[in-house]
Amino acid sequence: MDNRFDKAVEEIRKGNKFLVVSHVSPEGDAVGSLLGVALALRSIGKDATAYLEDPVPELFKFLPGADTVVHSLDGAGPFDATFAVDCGQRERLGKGFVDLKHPGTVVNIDHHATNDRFGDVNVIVPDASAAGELVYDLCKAAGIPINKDIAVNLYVAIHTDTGSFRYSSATPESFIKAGELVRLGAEPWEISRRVYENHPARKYKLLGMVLSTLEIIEAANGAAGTNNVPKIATLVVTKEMFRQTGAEKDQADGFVNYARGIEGVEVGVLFREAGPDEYKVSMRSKGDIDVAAISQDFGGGGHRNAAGFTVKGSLDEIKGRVVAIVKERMYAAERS
Ligand SMILES: [Mn+2]
Repeated sequence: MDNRFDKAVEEIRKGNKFLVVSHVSPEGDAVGSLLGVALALRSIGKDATAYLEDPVPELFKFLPGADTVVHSLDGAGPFDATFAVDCGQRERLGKGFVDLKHPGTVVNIDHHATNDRFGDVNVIVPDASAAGELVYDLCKAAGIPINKDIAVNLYVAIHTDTGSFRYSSATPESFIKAGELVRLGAEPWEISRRVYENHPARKYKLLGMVLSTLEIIEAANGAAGTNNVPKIATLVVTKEMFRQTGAEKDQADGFVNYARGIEGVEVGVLFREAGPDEYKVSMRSKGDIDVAAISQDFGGGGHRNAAGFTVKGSLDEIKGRVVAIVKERMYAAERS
């Protein structure tokens, strides 16, 4: 019997008015998990407000319930409880939530190992591939039937956070749940068409510019006779590139994977200009380098193979620091 959700289920039973929130710069797992919880609560006659500080990315606007997401909490509440999904830190839920006077009991449901347990109730399961898996478990624990609309949201959450089931985070459980969600009405090709075969041309124009910034740095430590020197690949996206192409900032999400995807590259890094002398850094690793640990040193977080942070400084300075730390970790990994 799954009792990890006992307290969360108790909140659902006794409450009537709920808030559901997820992180700023939302991606598939954030939006899918958020809407999964909101639709589940609504399906049993509860009132659920779904809040995201930032807009729902264009690609995810087709998700059932996406048109009900609000972006302001002015005058909202009081709530009996708030469900926060896929978010490791309270601040990442956005200012609207942080300033909210009466969120009620905060139930923090997440799979980031770096989660700081900011909730009154915390269900943190780092082994889950996506928060969407935990929402699936929550529905089961609460006895809420997963209808087609919920299934589509949770399928997208799991599908996107596992990189279409390619990452090591994809467990037998992930496949079993995804299979069950397909049985419940999620249509793989229909969803893939919407999420992966539906990009605006300006995104590809932006990608072209970003790929032209590619740098490959060899992290050689002088060890003789080694042919497979680990490499670091970096990409840069500037405000000027967004301006020239008309692309929105979330359209660079995922570009970092092109850096990691190169033969011999162990760590891919994307530097996105976020403000004057401020960069959002996304890191992806292929092997043993723990980019979540590196990101935490910079005040960020994430998963072992996918993490990020925001940092102040000039591009050259930030790049220098990040590359130096990654090299250090690569040498350490080689020695151990
Ligand atoms: Mn996630």
